[in-house]
Amino acid sequence: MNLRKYLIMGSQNCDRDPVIILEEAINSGITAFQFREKGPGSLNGRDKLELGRKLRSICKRENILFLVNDDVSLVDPLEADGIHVGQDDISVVELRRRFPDKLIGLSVSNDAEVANSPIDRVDYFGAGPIFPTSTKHDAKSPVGLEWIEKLKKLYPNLPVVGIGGINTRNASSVMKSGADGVAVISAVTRASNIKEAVERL
Ligand code: 3NM
Repeated sequence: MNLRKYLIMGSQNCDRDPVIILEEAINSGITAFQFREKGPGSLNGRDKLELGRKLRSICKRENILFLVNDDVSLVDPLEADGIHVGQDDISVVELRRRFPDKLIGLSVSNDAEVANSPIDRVDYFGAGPIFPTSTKHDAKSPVGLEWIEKLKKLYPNLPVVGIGGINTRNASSVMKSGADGVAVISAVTRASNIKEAVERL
């Protein structure tokens, strides 16, 4: 499981064809992809599934991990490698019961969320938002790099991916704090040069 350069994206994050953006990002070195078709301007129903199929097939061809964001109904039709959930989504216990062999990522932002989570059923943490972000409108207050350090101290063997406001200038600070990877949306989807952005990340 290589989560080092983890691109998250849905059509709402793109001002060009998401297929082209994903292909460019993979050619430039991203190691994992999460299909997150969610929020204002996102697709639903059949359109969502159709875009998911296209993006999934690119990841399969290029041997890149493909995860879906909290929409459990997509896991089987898209043959996802895993699913990422937040605190308000389906419970991890239920998720593990339904998908014993899939990767499960869980977003955690504070001690209470960790204490209330069945960590033994989780494959990696999403820690964030590390920095302020304008991509997710209901994002919590930034938790800072200290949160990554704390999670790694508590769970040294569980991969931690930083998320939220990470860009080419601050990504190295996230890795220096002990993260196993950086998860980004706008740093790649809004980059004027995707190749340069992914390489600098
Ligand atoms: N989840 P950008 S922050 C999808 O804190 C998402 O859990 C977050 O977008 C969390 O890389 C976020 O453009 C948005 O800041 C990340």
